[in-house]
Amino acid sequence: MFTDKESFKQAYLSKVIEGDGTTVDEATQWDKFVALVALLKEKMSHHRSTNKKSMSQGKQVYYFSMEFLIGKLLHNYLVNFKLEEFIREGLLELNINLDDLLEQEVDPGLGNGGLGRLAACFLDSMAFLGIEGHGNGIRYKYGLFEQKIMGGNQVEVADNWLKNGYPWEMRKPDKAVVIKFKGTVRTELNEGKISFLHENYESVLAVPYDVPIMSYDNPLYINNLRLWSAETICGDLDLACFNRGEYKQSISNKSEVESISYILYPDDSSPAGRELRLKQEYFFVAAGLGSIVRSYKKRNGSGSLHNFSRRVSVHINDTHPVLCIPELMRILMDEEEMGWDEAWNITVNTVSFTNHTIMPEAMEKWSIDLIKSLLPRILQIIEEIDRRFKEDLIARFMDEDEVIRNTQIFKDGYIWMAHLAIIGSSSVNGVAQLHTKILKNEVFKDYYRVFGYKFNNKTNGVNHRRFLLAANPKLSHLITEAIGPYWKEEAGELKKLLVYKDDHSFLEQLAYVKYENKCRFAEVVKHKQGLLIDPQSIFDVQVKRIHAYKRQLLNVLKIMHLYNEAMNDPESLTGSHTFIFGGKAAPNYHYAKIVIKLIHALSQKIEHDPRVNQKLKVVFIENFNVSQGELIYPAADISEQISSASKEASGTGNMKFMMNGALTLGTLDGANVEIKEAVGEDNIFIFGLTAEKVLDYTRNGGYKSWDEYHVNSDIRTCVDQLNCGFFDNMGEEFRVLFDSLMIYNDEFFILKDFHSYLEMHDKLQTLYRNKKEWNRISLVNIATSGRFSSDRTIREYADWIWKIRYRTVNKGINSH
Ligand code: 26V
Repeated sequence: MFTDKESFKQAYLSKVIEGDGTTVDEATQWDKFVALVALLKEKMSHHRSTNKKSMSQGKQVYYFSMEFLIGKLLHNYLVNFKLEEFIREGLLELNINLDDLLEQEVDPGLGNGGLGRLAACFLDSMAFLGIEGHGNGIRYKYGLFEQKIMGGNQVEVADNWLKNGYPWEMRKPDKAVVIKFKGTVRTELNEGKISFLHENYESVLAVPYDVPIMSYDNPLYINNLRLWSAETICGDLDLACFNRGEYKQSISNKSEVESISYILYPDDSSPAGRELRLKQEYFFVAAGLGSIVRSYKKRNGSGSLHNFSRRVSVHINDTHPVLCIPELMRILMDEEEMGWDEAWNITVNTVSFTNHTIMPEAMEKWSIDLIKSLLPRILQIIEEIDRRFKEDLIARFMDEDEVIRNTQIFKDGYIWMAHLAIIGSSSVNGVAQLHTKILKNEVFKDYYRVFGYKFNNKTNGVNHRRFLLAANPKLSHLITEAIGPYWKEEAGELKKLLVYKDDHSFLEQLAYVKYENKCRFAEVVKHKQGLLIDPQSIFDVQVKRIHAYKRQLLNVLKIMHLYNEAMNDPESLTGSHTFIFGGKAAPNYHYAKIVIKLIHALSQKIEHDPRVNQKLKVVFIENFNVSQGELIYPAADISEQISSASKEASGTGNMKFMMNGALTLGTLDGANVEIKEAVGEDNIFIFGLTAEKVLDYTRNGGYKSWDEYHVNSDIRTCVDQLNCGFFDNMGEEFRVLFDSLMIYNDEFFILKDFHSYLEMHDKLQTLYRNKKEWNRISLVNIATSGRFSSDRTIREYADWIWKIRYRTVNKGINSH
């Protein structure tokens, strides 16, 4: 195994030859990239095997998630191995530029947004903390669509991320699991014992592909992200069919089976109530649990599973994997022959559940009929869970109809997945203090009465080693020079930066780093999209999925207002502004797509108006994803976190911006509330209705958007501009936005918050001219961002939910 530059060069040269039989001079950039990945994978296996004995045989955590947005791995793994420097030099001596190889890697889009990225941050932190924690998900052949913008419209292009292969993964056919769908259940009575026999089912083979997860400076713990791919049982064709001469049938079976892991549902605008989605959910749940039970038996002797919950935690990321509960019951009862009570005890103590949204449309429910035809045995188990739960409930809450009514699993022909999750798990957590409070007091208030002890909060965090250390090398260097390197392991150390908050020279250096990052970002945008942006202007950024509740429309109306003001008084605009948007709209979410169109129309309008185009600019970054984020967060001056209060469960972009020194302009929503606590109210720019007020309006009415329209002429002008030919050649295009505000009474209180938003924006505009003060606030944001590292979040999950030990990291000395 290589240990220095020279041995690396030797090893690398042989790897290139091994790959394609070519020399370095003949190899393509892709071949060279693949060779480097292969070498690192080898190094990981080496560490894994030499250290296997010292690895604990303790509890294993399995994080079940439909989505993992892991981002590119190569650069991070070089940073984590602390190898970047000598590998870069070694490659250079072979005439290879490391950056060209980094470019080759695809960014797997196996997720929609925050939920999927959170799962990836958690994997990193578990590895860092020495927790044997593994991901379990789906290896979608096509990830989230790639977004192209044509004529201001979003066009979706299939994301064929596997077309050249994915060199990090390892196919493990010997670890495949058979999954059974459809069929019938026959009961049999043997010596007074009922057994359930699943018959006439259709089988699908789940084949795992493993991706190694390694974190910073902890090569002992190489964890595993296991992604499942659906295949027919006998390889390429359904041979039985084929032999009977049913050629067409055999091919269609194959594609029906493979469709299960074909594509990620891109919809976070309306729930995908589709059979295929349910198949996906059961598929990865059953495959994951099947392989966990198998490896449990291998580790603990093939005896019983009585101690299962002491050795295994299964965490479910939102309700998508909630079938873990009836599936584990099925395994324990039907395969391990346990009785209901013991199986239930083990299941509840094994499973824990995180809720990620309060949006009612996002709450998963499945038709009973669909579950009955696809998963007949699972339905029986859910029915029995429901029967027993109701029995207990009626005994406890006899006179309280409401509690009994609101806690049903079965309602109006549907199964409510969140309800099953709460009943069948030992812990239910929200992802920020405010969100958890809303879960307890509003969304699940009746469950909170029944199972108060299960509810808890775990505020989200992000991987500061990816989003600060690796994404912002210049800032990282500056920080390390100031306070030493220990912050990389313990983000709380960043607090030490506070001693520099009045240090003029340090603040100047900080500002210069920001400027360089803005230049770097501007270069990329110029190269990729041919757009010119001025790094001297203030970068005001909103990047996230496009959604009505996230209120990109509020941001656009603000820019329209600035434009209108500049028309009346050219002096009103101080400084120059670049407003940066990025984010995907779900393909069938018309409103969100029109918002993208509006951003482009406004961008054009401003660009073609010489009265303002030197001072205002609006850009839309195509195809926002993890890699784009890594470039944008370090370059931002202002972080827009402007969701309608109560609606954003946590947000995690807000944390990534903060740790890179952007100032937050936001509502008191999600984790913004805790960011405010951390930085202090003078160092964050809060506006708008509180969550309480929003919930009060939603419950009791009393808000009329027309009142805001009539009272405020600035609002009136902007709103009318959506509808009056202000944008050239747009016809009725933006009518749907106008209607959302005026006909449907502005569900997300955009007009209500408009005035206070402008005021805060104006305050920031003024502040930006006071460089010293701006830089001081930026520093305070970086210094107080430590608590938003996912290391902190995972420690809390480990202490309170999984009850598992982790390593403590002392300055330079790691110990358990
Ligand atoms: C899904 C849907 C589908 C139906 C229509 C409305 C709607 C709204 C939101 C969603 C997303 C649900 C799950 C999710 O991605 N939640 C996000 O999880 C992040 C990690 O905890 C958190 O930071 C975000 O605030 C939260 O939106």
